[in-house]
Amino acid sequence: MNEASSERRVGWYRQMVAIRAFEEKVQELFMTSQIEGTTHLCQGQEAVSVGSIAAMEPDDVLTSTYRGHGQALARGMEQGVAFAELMGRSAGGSGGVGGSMHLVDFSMGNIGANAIVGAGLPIAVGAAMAFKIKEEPRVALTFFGDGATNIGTFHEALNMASVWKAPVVFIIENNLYGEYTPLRESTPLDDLARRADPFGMPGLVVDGQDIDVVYATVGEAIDRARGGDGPSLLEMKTYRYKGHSRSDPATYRPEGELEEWMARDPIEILGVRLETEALLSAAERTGIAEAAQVEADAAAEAAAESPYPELKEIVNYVYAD
Ligand SMILES: Cc1ncc(C[n+]2csc(CCOP(=O)(O)OP(=O)(O)O)c2C)c(N)n1
Ligand SMILES: [Mg+2]
Repeated sequence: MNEASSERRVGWYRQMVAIRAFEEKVQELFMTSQIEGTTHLCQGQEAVSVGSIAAMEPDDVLTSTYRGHGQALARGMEQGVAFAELMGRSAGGSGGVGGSMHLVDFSMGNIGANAIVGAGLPIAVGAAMAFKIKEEPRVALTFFGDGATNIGTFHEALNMASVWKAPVVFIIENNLYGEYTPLRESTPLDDLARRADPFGMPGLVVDGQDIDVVYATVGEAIDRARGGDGPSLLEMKTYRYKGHSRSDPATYRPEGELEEWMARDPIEILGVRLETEALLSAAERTGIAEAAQVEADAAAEAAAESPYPELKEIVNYVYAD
């Protein structure tokens, strides 16, 4: 089992708290029209992005979705750059033309956040095949939702990756909903990991709220992929605290469900564990939360200073040189 040092685990705690503060700030900015368009927040799912990405090497790559703020930040994107992108400002990672659904940074191996459900999987398989053909010891991770497992590209990507033993790890963030539809109304399975079986690859159900488990499981799948044994499908059981997007109040959820999941909050699970192991005190945890708030506020304020891109710049992103 892959285990991380105490120092790294404290770092994960900080990262998860920072992502939570970022997302809360995004919501505030959206509700006050400082961010336009749409947003898809990931509060509750932080252990999946931070734990999985912690298991990657610097040369590995990932694809994510429109719910990809957590992945982008976990992979090292500065909050100011992310806020600027969400606000449509020039200082954003994509010059402000991508927005909330497209936080990418090729220099960090974050090669695609896709608003099209299921679109990231074949991109990751393509990247993985390039690594294999070039004999580079690199791995691609692809994050996607439970809903994406009903999309054709999911099945095509898993089939092709398995046949070609592509070094890729498929990570389902099963948060129980695809937009406003509960999983059980769209999918005849509780454990989506079983969808690995027809493609002849390992399929594992993972506690997505426990970052130590996420890190260890993803680490093993990455080792397997890098070692030439092909892909794995990991189903992270997790939950999004907020609605699907924008200001969705998520009234379609059964009473008590949110509270049940919040009782297994990923930040709290690691925080309590680190306290028990005497790696963090309660006072230090409070200090981390306060510092994260200050960081998010300052980063958002700085991002708002950045100008909007000029209209003429739009062609820079449409036509190849
Ligand atoms: C190909 C395609 N079909 C439909 C949509 C509309 N849509 C946007 S998000 C979403 C739900 C996806 O749910 P899931 O994969 O579980 O991800 P989550 O939003 O829960 O993270 C749908 C159907 C889309 N963006 N792309
Ligand atoms: Mg979902």
